Amino acid sequence: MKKQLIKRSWAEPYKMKMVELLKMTTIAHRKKAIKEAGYNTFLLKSEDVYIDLLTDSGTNAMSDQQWAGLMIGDEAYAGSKSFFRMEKAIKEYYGYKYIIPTHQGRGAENILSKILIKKGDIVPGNMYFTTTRLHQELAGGKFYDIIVDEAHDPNSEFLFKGNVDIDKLDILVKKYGAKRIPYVSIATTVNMAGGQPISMKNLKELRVYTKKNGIRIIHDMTRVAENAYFIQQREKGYEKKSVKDIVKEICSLTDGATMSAKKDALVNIGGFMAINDYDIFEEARNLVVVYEGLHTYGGLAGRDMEAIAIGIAESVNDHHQRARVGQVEYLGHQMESYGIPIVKPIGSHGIFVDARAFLPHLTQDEFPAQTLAAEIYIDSGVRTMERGVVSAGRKANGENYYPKLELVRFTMPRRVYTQAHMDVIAESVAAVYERRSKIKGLKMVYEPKYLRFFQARFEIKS
Ligand code: PLI
Repeated sequence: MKKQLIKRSWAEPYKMKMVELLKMTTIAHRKKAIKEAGYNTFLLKSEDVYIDLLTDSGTNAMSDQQWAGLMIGDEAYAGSKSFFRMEKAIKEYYGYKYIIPTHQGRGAENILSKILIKKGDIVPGNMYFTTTRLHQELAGGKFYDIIVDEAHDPNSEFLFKGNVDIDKLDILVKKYGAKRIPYVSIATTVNMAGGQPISMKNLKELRVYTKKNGIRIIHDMTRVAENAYFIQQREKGYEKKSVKDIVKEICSLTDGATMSAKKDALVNIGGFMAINDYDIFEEARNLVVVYEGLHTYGGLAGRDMEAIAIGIAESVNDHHQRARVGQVEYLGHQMESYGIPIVKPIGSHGIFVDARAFLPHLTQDEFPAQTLAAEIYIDSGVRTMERGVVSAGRKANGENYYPKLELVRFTMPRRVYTQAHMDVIAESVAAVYERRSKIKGLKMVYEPKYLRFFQARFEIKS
């Protein structure tokens, strides 16, 4: 008998116990809804959305274990048992010494930036993230992008687009001196580059360089387990290592971290700052009571901390990551089959459509990514997000940042949608692609001062 090569698919390592019903809407309803929302998907009401890919932040489905954990959350104001359980999980899975809980990632960024950054300091990083850079700037620092050039090219198939270009860092160190660089800011994975990983090799080289120059590495570990999965799949020497072990190794190469537990850690709210230096910890423990709450809850309910402790353990499971990243890849391949231009390689937390290539007749001042997100919503009720010139905002001198990447992000909540949803999404994008030449751009009619992408309003350009 002829031997057949049978493809073996991944599938979700869980089953459904409860479902949330969705409202189905018409094109006419959605045209009205997006107009009322100022053509900003952040301003839509979620009940008007069918498949919500705005973000993977706080939109995860918790496991039965996490829901059970909510019931045993200790709501004591001080010294909550749930805090100590969360602290234990962070030490066990990430290895950092001291922990400060915060209500979410930006709470940790605020405290850390206030402690480490002085006016006039330079903060190099592997691409900016909106809230991270804003807190660095509010503390008086200036962010410099030191990511490899490939990260700015949506067509480059480089496997580790999150890598740091150490030559770019060296230029900054030589120009400003290491004393003006409080830390290098390293994200795993790099959100704005399309969910792209940093390699262990690069991180090790960065550790050697920063040690030599007496500079800290602060780790934005929001999606560290996803980064670890890519290292396991792509980096020589890591094929047989578990995601759990790789996560711990990544953290061991850094001095401290900020974490939005709303992503990797599979919860709906929460975050923390972690640090190995006792003096910095002491200052953070003092500052957290000003901005977040006592150092054993940091703006979180006891039940939230309980769910984080359980979610951290679930996040480093190899099967979970395979299904998580596998689902994103499935959607990416579906889109590619329709010829949709997407950022490659496919990243961990979503598909990033190249809006410049999709709508080449629009200039960046006509907000191609913002426009495309609105059009996709009108077509199918799928909500996505702009990650381009609107998200990039303005420089301190008031000029717009003009990022090379003008993207629409289809961000995948963890353990929420099915493969049939993926097909519906890809078909909707294909339908919009077919009529792309008829799509008109937008003009901004309201611009808030901070993080404008959240609340800006637009009208169709006549
Ligand atoms: O939304 P927060 O405050 O819990 O976390 C801020 C934050 C920090 N770093 C990174 C890499 C993020 O992705 C991040 C938040 N991201 C959001 C909300 C997103 O939609 O991607």
